[in-house]
Amino acid sequence: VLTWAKPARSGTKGTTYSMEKDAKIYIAGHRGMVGGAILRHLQTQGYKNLLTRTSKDLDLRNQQAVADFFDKERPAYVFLAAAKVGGILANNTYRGEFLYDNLIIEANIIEAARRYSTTKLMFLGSSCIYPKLAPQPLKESYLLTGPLEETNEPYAIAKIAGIKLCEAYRDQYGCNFISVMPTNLYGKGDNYDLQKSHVLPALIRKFHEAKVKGDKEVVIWGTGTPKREFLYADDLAEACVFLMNEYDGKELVNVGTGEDLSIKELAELVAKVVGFEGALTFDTTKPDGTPRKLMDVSKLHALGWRHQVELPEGIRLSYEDFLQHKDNTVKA
Ligand code: GFB
Repeated sequence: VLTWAKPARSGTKGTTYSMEKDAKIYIAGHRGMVGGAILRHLQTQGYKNLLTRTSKDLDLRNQQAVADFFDKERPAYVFLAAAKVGGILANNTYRGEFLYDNLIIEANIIEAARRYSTTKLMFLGSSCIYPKLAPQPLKESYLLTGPLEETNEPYAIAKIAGIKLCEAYRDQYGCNFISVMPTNLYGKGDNYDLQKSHVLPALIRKFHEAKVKGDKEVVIWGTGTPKREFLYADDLAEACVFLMNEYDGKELVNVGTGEDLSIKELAELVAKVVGFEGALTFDTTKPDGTPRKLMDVSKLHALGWRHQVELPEGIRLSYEDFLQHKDNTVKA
């Protein structure tokens, strides 16, 4: 095992160096919405040495394969955007897979990054891993201060373990591994499968199909009263590259817009963008999930980053992306 080379980063904000443009940067999960957005952003920012692998070429659940990959490639920076993700129903249905796959993927990559001296790694948590009834808006310090939302507890436990592994490797080995906490995300390359997707892409697809078929109503899951915050995936990608260049702390950083709306208000907004004029009905046999998970983004703003894409514009861009790719993004 190689001895750990302390990251040669200098002191306070403004004097830290950024990722070198020719540094080898591995984006784990580049086929996903978040990984794809990070890859695109790095390309537009002129980073030339970008490393990716499809899950067919590298099964991230295979510890030896991941170690061999890191030994051979020695990436200097790693964006750990690979995970098994999904909406409330997927999380509550595939509970075992959400815990096992996410635990194994993150453990393999974080350990290989330590062992082969990755200069810096970014781990991605999620706002849904904060306690179900924590005070709002959610501060980074609220993690592990109360019971979790039942429907996605397996996923949350896995993600919390990843955050703790990064902290523990910083404590024991001096690894410069940082963790960010994105809010609910949407955007290019989203998953539109109606059973497994998150709410925003599901609503885009439901309203589009209802408009085309001339349906008079669309079914919304739950009561419509839970509130959610939504960040456009390309904005998240920009924040991730910004933090990889500017932030070396052990503490979490929330990444969001700091604004939320009810599911009912969201449905009305998506219907307007898509052009559906029928009625909404609420299927209360479906779970609401956590009542609210608004992020306190004052730390992120203090570091110097704010989101650009407001929700109506983001929904319009996502709907465009859906229309361009609906034949292959929409699984039966
Ligand atoms: O986006 P979503 O599936 O996940 O659901 P969460 C958000 C809210 O939208 C819930 C309602 O109250 C749903 O009942 N909803 C209404 C719908 N209609 C629909 C629909 O057609 N599809 C979906 N999916 N929801 C997830 C976590 O929680 O947040 C994940 O389970 C992940 O682990 C993700 O962290 C970001 O926001 O409730």
